[in-house]
Amino acid sequence: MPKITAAKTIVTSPGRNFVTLKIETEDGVTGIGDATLNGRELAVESYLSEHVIPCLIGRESHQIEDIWQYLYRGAYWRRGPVTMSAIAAVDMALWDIKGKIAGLPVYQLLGGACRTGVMVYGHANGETIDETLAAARDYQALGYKAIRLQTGVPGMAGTYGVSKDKLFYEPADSDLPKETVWSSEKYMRVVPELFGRAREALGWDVHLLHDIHHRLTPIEAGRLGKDLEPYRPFWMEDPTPAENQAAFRLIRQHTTTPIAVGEIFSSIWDCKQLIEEQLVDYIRATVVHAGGLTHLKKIAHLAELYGVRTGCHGATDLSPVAMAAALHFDLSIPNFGVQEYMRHTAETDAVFPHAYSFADGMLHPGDAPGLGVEIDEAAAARHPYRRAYLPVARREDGSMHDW
Ligand code: CS2
Ligand code: MG
Repeated sequence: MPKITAAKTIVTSPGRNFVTLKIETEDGVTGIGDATLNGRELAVESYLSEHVIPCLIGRESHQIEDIWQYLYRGAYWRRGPVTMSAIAAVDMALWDIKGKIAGLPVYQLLGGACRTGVMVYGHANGETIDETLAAARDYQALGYKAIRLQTGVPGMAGTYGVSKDKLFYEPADSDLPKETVWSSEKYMRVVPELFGRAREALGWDVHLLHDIHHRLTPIEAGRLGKDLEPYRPFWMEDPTPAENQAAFRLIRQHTTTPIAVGEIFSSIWDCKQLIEEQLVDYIRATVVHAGGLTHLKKIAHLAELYGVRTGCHGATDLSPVAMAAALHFDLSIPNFGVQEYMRHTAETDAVFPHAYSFADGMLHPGDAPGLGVEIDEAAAARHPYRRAYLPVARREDGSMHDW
């Protein structure tokens, strides 16, 4: 079995920051994993180079589960986004290596394809409802079967989910956190109007999604979900912060609008109650922030028992390496729901050449051995790290809210 002989991190910023782990075996086979944690990139980089890489050298690259257990249990300090993103990067890189040695795409190692492709959703957004609907029509023209709708709230500059670029979403864009203003009352008035107008303009054959971005209380989320029911949204995402999983019971008592949650979760323990009590319909944990393919499979298998489907996070701040890994995963699990797909810039795609491709609203990971994505280190070196923070949100009286 090929031993790990070298590993290193590569930090690059082709339009935004990405941290990548590259592992090499004694046979010269290399594998890569995404370790990007938006706004906290160098914490994961240092966790990997200072604490994880020295423990990897000499280990058998094929022993993916054992290495996962070694890094998780061996740290003593369990869970959390920094630890779990670092473990995820190792895990992805080892699946990549195993696939390359086997001559098979990773989805074949995970059990083979359960579907012909992966339905994805893109972000249609704009400062006004008209702009959002125009963007949604553009997504429809590109073949998307599922579209997320976000719009600016009148009187509140800098609403989350509204971006300058139409195909990319980049909220981490300042050297220190930007301050934005929030009013749940104003927001809750505009979203039902957006969805009503969207059904008139776009029809009923397209799935429409919406992200609340942890902004509401449970009872407010119940109200918004009820107001949206006539427009049959595919889901409302992150209705309320999820540290208190039991809080979702209150939302469930008031609305049949499906709920998606989990883009900031780092382990199965963050969603165990949500899944077992069927308090959510879609689990959005990702391969990069929730411990890699090895751990995400366990979350998906638990979800399968309770009729919960997956809807993995796939914003622009997850690198093409994480996107490729997500697609292999999505193709191979029975309870896949939808995959978020925010495109990367041309600079990012040039740094990470990849085999996955988009057609008719679906992505396919391709059939290259391993994950099917590489890193061009010379191109990466041309884009040095730049500190960039996500914004913060304050209510109109100046008190802190959840961004
Ligand atoms: C968003 C994210 O894609 C989503 O659903 O909630 O874009 C999120 O804001 C960023 O990934 C934060 O890094
Ligand atoms: Mg979200």
